[in-house]
Amino acid sequence: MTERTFSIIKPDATARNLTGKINAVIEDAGLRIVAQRRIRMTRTQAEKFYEVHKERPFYGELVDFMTSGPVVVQVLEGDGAVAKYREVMGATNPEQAAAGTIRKLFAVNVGENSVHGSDSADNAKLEIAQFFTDADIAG
Ligand code: D4T
Repeated sequence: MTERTFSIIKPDATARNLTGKINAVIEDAGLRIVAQRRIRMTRTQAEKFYEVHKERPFYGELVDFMTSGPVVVQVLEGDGAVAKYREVMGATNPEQAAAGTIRKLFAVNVGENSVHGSDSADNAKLEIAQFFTDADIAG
């Protein structure tokens, strides 16, 4: 089933000019980048985006990191896009990520792990709506 997921190329990756290389992995996996924008996340945006992790010990660090430099927010489309992108990203901790995944190839550590991807179709809708309107998405 064709669906959409939300992706972020995180500050550790934009700082190392990895946007193109990460997009190549995404496209080679059969996912289409139907919207994309490079932004500097405000603290308010990052706090809202990661609200589900508010009680976790790394929340403060995570918000600091996500606002420390530019990110690229994206909408990806394809067959089973949510699960497929989770596969392409690899495990949260790059040490546990499978060969060929974005995190294995590029992540620095569990915090500076280069990409975010939605964990469900419902969350994908909410996350996309935080950064894009329907008119931004080319299809
Ligand atoms: P996201 O949400 O960014 O796609 O990551 P995951 O779904 O793979 O991982 P997660 O929800 O467990 O963690 C969210 C986010 O927090 C960072 N993090 C995580 C961190 O800075 N320190 C940690 O110890 C953990 C577990 C990385 C991703």
